[in-house]
Amino acid sequence: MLVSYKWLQEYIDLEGVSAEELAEKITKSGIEVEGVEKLNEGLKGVVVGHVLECEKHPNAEKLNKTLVDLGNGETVQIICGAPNVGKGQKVAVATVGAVLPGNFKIKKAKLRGEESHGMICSLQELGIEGKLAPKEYAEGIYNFTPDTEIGQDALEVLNRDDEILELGLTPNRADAMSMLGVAYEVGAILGKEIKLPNPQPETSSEQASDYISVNVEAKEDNPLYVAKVIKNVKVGPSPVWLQTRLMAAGIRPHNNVVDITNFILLEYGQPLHAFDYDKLGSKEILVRRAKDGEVIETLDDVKRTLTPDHLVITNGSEPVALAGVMGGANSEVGNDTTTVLLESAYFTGGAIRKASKDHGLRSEASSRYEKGVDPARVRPAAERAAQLLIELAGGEVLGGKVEADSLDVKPAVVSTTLGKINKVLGTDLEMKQVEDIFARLKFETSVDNDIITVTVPTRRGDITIEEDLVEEVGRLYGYDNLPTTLPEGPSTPGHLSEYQKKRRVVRRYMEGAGLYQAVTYSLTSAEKATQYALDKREPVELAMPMSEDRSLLRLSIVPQLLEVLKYNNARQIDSVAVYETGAVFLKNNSEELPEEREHLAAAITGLWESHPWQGEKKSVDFFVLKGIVEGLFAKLGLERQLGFVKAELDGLHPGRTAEILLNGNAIGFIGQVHPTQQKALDLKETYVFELSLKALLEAETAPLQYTAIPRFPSITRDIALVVEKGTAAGDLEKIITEAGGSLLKEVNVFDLYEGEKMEEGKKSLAFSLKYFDPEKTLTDEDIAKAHNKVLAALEEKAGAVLRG
Ligand code: TYR
Repeated sequence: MLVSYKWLQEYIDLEGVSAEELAEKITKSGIEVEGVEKLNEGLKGVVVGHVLECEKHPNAEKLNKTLVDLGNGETVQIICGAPNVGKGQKVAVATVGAVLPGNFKIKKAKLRGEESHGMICSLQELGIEGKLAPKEYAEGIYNFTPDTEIGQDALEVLNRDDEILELGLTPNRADAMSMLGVAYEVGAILGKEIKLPNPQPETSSEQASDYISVNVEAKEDNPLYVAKVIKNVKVGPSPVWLQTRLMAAGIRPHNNVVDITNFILLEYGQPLHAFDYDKLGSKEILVRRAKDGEVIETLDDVKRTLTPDHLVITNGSEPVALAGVMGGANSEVGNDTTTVLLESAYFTGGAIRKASKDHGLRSEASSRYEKGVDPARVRPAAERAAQLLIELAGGEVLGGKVEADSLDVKPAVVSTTLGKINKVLGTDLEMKQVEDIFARLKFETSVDNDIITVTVPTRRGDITIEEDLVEEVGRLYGYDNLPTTLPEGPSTPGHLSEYQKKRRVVRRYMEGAGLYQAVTYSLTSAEKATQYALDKREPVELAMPMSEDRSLLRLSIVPQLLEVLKYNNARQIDSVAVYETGAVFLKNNSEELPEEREHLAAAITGLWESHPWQGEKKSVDFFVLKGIVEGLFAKLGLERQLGFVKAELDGLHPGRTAEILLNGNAIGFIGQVHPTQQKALDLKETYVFELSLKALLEAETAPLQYTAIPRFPSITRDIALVVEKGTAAGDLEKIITEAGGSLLKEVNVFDLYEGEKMEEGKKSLAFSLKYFDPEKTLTDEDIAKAHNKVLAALEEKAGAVLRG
């Protein structure tokens, strides 16, 4: 809906509220103002002039040489190319120094040897779209009516000193599809009274009922039809103010009769139709459903074939209008029309919607009927039109009423309580304030203790339930004035639980480590559902899967991440690092919903570039991923609770796989994807890990212990051990730590040798052991005692002997 700020002022005093401010206020109370357009933005220097002389340019066929009185005592020569310019016309003149749209500056010029002091303008040159200009002025220059005073600002005469607010209406706010509706709304927002038209046209002694009778067969679709007859109408152009009102609202002016019906449509939101009474060829209006195959030629000269879904206005036999959508060509008002039959009717949305949809015809009328017009405005709108037909077309309105009325619409009566309003809005309003808001809306209220009962006028058909009342109070009290409190509950925004905070830390860490976050499907195929599962259970099946590929809930994230790598690889992106935090689903034996457990998984393939400035790019390996896991545990303060043990797991490389331990319990795995699996997915060497994020984030961090900086030196002993090839360094390390006692502070593996000089099936592992006593300097003896224990334990428990 395009709302003229100037026009609105005819119904409400907007003193002190600029168009911009008004737009802001309307938006804040619930109807979005999508834009405010200043119609004369950047334009100046256009006046109404009088063409005193007009003759052909001596040197140019197509040009005219005119003499124009500018009304300020100045008469100037202007060369004009428009073919329709002529002596005696009142026209818009852009004088020297004027600025037109597009920052087009008018200068003194010489055209083919003749001086020109300005430009005579078309409406388009003044920024009015050609399709909105009256047909005869769509191109050539525009003529003001002969009574227009010269010297005036032409932009003002054309109502271009106006601003247009474009309302973006939601379908429920059909009430704001009219100037009166907007006036009510603005009145409520500003807390101001509004002036409504009160048409009381004089009527002649002749009775309309002698000219026409109205019958409605389709009462359900058309419960109210009001007809008026206006005689002695002189059809002609509308006055400029009316034409400009229509143009500013996006409607093209035609003639005074049609323009008046459109003006009322904009003002009241009530569509009207004017028939040429004499062309009806009968004294009867009959509203009925169309017959199957019946044809009507509408005003746009298109022949339309109808069905009983469509409602038509007929003259008793032939359709003369497609009800509520478009009039018929056979009864169109033209220049020779003298008697007008005016229709103001209430059609229900359904039939109109169907007709406009079937015929691809959305008119200003149909869009209002579809959303619902106010039945209470049907009669006043007809009166107002009749009055304007007297004033602007010299018409004579016949007396008496011709109506078909089976309407049964009562205002809705809705109640709510102050308690409910305050609870929903989070306010502390008093009943007086609530009553005041409804008074501003012009809704009647009655109050009984905490209960307020509101009688909703029919113009606000959108208000039917208690919550609608609460909304009205909220939006007019001002959403900005509502206290800002956060809802309280388990998921209170702004307050993250400890778990959520840690999950964030994990995500940031993974991203910091160089992995991209992936979000993959929880639904998967039977094959992938169980792959890489930490918890080997039967997967949960969907009762009604959309496809086989998505028929089960996953038990592990890794297969999905491998799909991501594969997808990228197929697109020539062969170095990819991704992670995901997400749920896996574990079946419960009972009928209950499956348990959702949050996991963290990562997959890396291709080159791993730790620091680009280090130059070489290395392929990812086990230790890259292990380092990421270690860093993660450290980030969470769990590094001392982390462990790895060698493992063999399905789908992973048997020699390059470990379980991830937290306090000695396996909570995940890490390893290289099994070569056959890699091949099947067309991947290069790929490493993955997955662990229970839940277990990780719920783990208690072991309290930190601080020790003083040592005052005594430590002593390091390196040993090389010969062991069976299958012996894990981690196992030996454990034996060493246990046997070493309190003096042994640190153990590190530093060498592995499996070569020629070794016996078959043996390997050598070298460890460095650091001994230290915080109380004193250790003697050789002290160390020997501890160290021998270590060697004995190694031999006894792992058959390890010192390499000679
Ligand atoms: N007067 C408008 C037209 O002729 C809209 C309209 C059409 C209104 C049919 C009512 C009606 O029954 O297009």
